[in-house]
Amino acid sequence: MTTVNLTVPDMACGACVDTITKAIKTLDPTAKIDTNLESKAVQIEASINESSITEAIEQAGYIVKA
Ligand SMILES: [Cu+2]
Repeated sequence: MTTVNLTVPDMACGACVDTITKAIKTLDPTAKIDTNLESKAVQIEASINESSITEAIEQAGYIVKA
């Protein structure tokens, strides 16, 4: 398990959170994802590496900042 902390500045509402959560869970259904809409923070605990997570979020249409 790795814990990855990312910032997704365009994450603006619950639908964004859903989209991002689904994108990550497609890669790792057991991933634990914590999001904070105010700080735009996304914390992911998963068995996949950071670049896979970043790629999944970007493919869902969001820009990721480490
Ligand atoms: Cu949204």
